[in-house]
Amino acid sequence: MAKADLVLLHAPSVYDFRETSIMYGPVSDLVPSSPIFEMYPLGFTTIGEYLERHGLHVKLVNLAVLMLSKPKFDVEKAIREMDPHVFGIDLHWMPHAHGSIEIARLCKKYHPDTPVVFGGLTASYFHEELAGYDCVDYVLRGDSTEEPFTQLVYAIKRGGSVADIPNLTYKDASGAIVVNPFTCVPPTFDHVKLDYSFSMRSVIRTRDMLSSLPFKGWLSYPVSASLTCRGCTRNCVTCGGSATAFREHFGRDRVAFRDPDLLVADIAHIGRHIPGPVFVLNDFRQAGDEYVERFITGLRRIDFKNPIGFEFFTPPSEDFFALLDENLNDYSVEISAESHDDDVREVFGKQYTWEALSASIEHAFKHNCQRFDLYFMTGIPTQTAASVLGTVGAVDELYERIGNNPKLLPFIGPMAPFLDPGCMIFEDPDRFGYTLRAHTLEEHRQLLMQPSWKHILNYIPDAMTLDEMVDATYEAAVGLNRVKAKVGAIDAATAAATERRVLEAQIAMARIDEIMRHPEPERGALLDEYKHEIDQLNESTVCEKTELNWPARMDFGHFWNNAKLLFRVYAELLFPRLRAYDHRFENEGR
Ligand code: B12
Ligand code: SF4
Repeated sequence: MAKADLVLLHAPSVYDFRETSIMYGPVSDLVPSSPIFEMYPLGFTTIGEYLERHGLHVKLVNLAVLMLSKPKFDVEKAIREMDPHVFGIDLHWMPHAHGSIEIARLCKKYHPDTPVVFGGLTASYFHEELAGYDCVDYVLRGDSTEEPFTQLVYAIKRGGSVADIPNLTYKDASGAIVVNPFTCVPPTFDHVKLDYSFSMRSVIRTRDMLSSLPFKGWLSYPVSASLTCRGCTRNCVTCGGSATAFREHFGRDRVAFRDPDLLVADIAHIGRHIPGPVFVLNDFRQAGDEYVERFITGLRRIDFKNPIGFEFFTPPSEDFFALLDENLNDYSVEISAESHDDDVREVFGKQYTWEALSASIEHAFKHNCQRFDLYFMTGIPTQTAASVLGTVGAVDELYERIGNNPKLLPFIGPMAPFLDPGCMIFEDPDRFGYTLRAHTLEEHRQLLMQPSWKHILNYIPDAMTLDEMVDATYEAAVGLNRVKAKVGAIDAATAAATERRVLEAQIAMARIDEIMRHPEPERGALLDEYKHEIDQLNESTVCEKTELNWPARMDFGHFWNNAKLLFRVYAELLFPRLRAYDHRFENEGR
């Protein structure tokens, strides 16, 4: 097989989580990943597709999934055996601060002459500090790196200059950090394809399913996502992807929307190959009424059969749900309300009332919404422990209002492990009464090695101590769990198992605090002894992970379309000219 031009590597949050004794807690209970955050950014798919379309050969290796799935997987050997022209490593989410750097170190250990490129929102925020590490050669900043990355890989392959590559931060020959201008910020999100067949091709070519999996349990729950835009119009104070964060740190002062017809085409494409539900992320109503009309009628045109879920930033009106009902076969909704308390929600940056949200949920079910997921968060400004616990009673009353409809699924989890770099509170903690426990990338890397999520958190909120926050989170989780069991949203066995795990997690947190009072090296030895028990508690604490799952649908069409893709890729391997890239670029001197 031809040498890869680029190998994209996704690292686990902490390297090597298999050896260290850390009680990660409920940090990832509300997303499909485990606490080592094995899911790679959607951008891997758009980068891979774009570079391949421009004549380059890209391979994707999800090291985090491989390490999770195969306890004996030898990372060093796997990296030693790779031989690409360039390594690309994502540092999109702050929790990867530890693992991504360690993986870069391994790349340099075995391939000292192969350049290592970093990218993602966190890499963009800390670009100069990151480029200062010996194991990092280049950082590509911003939310749209497909084109500069293509230019960079061609420049590296051909020994060309990188001085004019936009958004690039790098070390020059003298070791000085050079920051090229931030000029590649496309106004739309139409130049790329969120084409999952890139990952499927990668699986077929390498005959290795695990390497490309988005997260560990994906084969039993094949969920996929579609993005309506890059950037956000809103300004939630804890969000590192807010309008302000994008403007100040990622070069974007206007949201880049995906053309609604292209978005429909993305979703149709997913529907042909993948049986699971599709989440449409980033509230598409941000783009205005005409967009909404074109998108929804487009979905009707393709008669989309998979379950489809929408993230909304504010509660939609009854008319809006009627529109969804008229045009869609099977839709669900998720809203992050953060708190039941209107004052807390307002300080957070979400200006709507609990009454408006409750009415909207009623309307949704009246218009055949299949499922309504409602998310709450602990650790946000002005929120006290009493307020966190108040959420349980408010949800109980909400269930009564909607006739105890079990299709409402509430979840609560902590803002953890980190307050996002670049969010308004991170930039000005004093204004919000927060204390930051880490500022630099290196300080966050050190925090990630702490023994429990309470010690890992990079902040102390304004209205709770960390102990109060931890206790209130677990207690509210038990409360919501009981309410869900009462209305039949989860079965009794699931509820009992969750309650037991929360109790065990509380005991483990107290035991770790006790161990932390011992001096080193005794402390390390005691933590190592406790590792096995901690590992049992590191997943599905505040709820059972499968509660997040929506139904999937498999039919002959999926089988047939995937078989066609398989034949096509084998044909391309035999006859490379069949590859669907744009041959013009071969002669453009890239
Ligand atoms: C969609 C989304 C998700 C989806 C993930 C989908 C996915 N697989 O990418 C879900 C809901 C699962 C999710 C989960 C989480 N998320 Co999130 N998410 C978002 C959201 C709403 C949009 C992201 C987006 O628009 N991406 C599009 C662009 C920006 O990224 P991209 O196309 O994937 O990648 C481009 C660039 O980042 C860059 N790039 C990325 N990787 C690489 C690698 C290389 C080598 C290079 C050169 C470039 C590069 O180039 C790409 C293409 O041009 C943002 C908020 C926002 N408004 O941005 C939060 C956001 C990114 N998430 C955030 C967080 C904290 C999380 C979680 C850690 C939360 C948690 N504790 O569970 C988890 C992590 C999950 C995991 N890895 O396992 C923070 C990140 C802050 C930070 N700096 O750390 C954000 C900013 C805001 C927030 N709080 O939600 N998230
Ligand atoms: S949390 Fe707020 S600012 Fe961040 S992506 Fe969601 S709506 Fe936008």
